[in-house]
Amino acid sequence: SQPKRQWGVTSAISEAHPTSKDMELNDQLVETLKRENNFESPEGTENRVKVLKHFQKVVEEFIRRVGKAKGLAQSVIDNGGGKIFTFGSYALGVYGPGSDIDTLVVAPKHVDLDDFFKHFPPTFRSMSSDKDITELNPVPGAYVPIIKMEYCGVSIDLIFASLPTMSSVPMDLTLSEKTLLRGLDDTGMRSVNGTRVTGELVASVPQVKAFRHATRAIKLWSSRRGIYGAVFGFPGGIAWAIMVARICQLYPFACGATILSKFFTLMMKWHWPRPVMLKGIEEGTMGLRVWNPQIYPQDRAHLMPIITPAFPSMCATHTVGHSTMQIMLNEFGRADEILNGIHAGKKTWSDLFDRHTFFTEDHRYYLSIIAASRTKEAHNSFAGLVKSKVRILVKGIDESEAGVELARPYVKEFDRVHRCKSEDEVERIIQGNMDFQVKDEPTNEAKDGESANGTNGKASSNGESTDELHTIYTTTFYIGITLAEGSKKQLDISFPVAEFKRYVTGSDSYDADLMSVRVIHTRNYDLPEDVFEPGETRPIKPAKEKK
Ligand code: 3AT
Ligand code: MN
Ligand code: MN
Repeated sequence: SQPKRQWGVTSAISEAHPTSKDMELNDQLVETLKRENNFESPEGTENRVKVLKHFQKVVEEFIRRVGKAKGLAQSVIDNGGGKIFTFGSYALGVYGPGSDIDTLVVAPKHVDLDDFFKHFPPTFRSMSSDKDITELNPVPGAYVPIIKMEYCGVSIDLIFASLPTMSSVPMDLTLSEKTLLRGLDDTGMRSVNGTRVTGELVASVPQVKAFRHATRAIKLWSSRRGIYGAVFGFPGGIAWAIMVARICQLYPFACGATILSKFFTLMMKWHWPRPVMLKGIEEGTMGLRVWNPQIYPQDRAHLMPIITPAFPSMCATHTVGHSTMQIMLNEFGRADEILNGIHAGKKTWSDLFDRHTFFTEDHRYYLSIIAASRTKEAHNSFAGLVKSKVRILVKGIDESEAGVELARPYVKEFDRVHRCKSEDEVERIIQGNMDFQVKDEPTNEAKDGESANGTNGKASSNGESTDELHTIYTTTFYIGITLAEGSKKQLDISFPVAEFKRYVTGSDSYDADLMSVRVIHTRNYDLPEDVFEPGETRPIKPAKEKK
């Protein structure tokens, strides 16, 4: 027999191989995932490979062009190289038909981030046919500077890093060596991190196939249950994948279905805040900080630490709070019961993937956070700003003594467009009134009119009507409230709400003339129609209750 090998920081719990019953359950799981359209088709995968080959060529040409533009020596231009890497679901092998390809461009030191934004788009355009490029949207100011695009029907998130120690980037380069980080600035560090983490993650699992099946199932399950996404205080794709990988290490020969069973049982019983990690944490060097609760109070505050495997190790779940953690523990319990049912032949995999009942059953009280703007341009940034602060309100409620047991953020926002004729009506809209909602975006003419006069509302609509029309863009975030038993019904959350608003209105990009943020209380029977999916039954007002 093979020499024993240990995966991760402890020995395995069980080295059992799958039984025929395990394999049968696994086949059923894969069938269910297929029915859910979770796997990309062979043609789709072929197309992605073709797209990536094209990007590799474009990157090499872009790096040559920058060298020429900078008047560098011909030998430097000839040897510059350049290489693309992937990270995210594509790199993990858990992508579906709707997934993007998260792609990193690695360039030698003489090509910098400004060069990327200046030269990459034109190089790409000159080497591609117009009809294949359906979107090309550079966002140089993002936390991770990015070019978002759609090429040959696939969404691409393209990020960039220039390696300060390399005058040439050969095709056999890997990013696993931590010495490659030397001299990288924070932006570069963030950009290479995704690829480094994905690489370590895949290398740390005993069997990639079982890991992929289980990760696909966990991604689908967590999305359906409304517990996926770091912005709102849940684990994101990487954190969920690290948890699955840890279970794979503990059951190195198990198939995906078995990994799933063990996942829920173990995560339910885990001694949080004991961290989930895939290997020992390498100490901080090169002035880089790594996760260390012994040293840093912020790290000690993490409730469900999931630690990234690549140096410098970080906590992928630093946004998890008391409420979101409790919701996850409840979900682990629910899933564990369903898994028992599946093993007993009383439940099926699709029961596991049933959609949450956030709007239909879970709460009587909701908070609606309404971000409203007078122009589309303002709203593009404002909706994102408010989104990034929602978890501050949740945390504030968690920490207040308002008699709230759970404050549960919904993981998807609702974008709406409204048209109205007076400032009174504008006021009603920003407080959540839905009477002025319109289905369609206004025409380009109307939009141009608005941005031209800056304040909106002065543009009349194509001469059809002379009434002034105001277009108001809103994005609404919902927080479901569960009151503590015996607490009085009158919620007082004015303090956390005020604090949340201060965070939003204190931001540099906040413009009080164009933007507003409101937090209003909404009863379950007053929720707007568009939060419900077809077939869902909306709560109705009890007959005897007074409003
Ligand atoms: P999909 O199959 O694409 O839905 P995914 O896991 O690939 O799932 P994303 O493409 O959204 O998910 O994210 C891939 C990685 O990109 C995860 C994270 O390291 C990074 N990332 C995602 N969103 C952001 C963001 N807003 N800011 C910084 N990094 C992000
Ligand atoms: Mn992705
Ligand atoms: Mn992406």
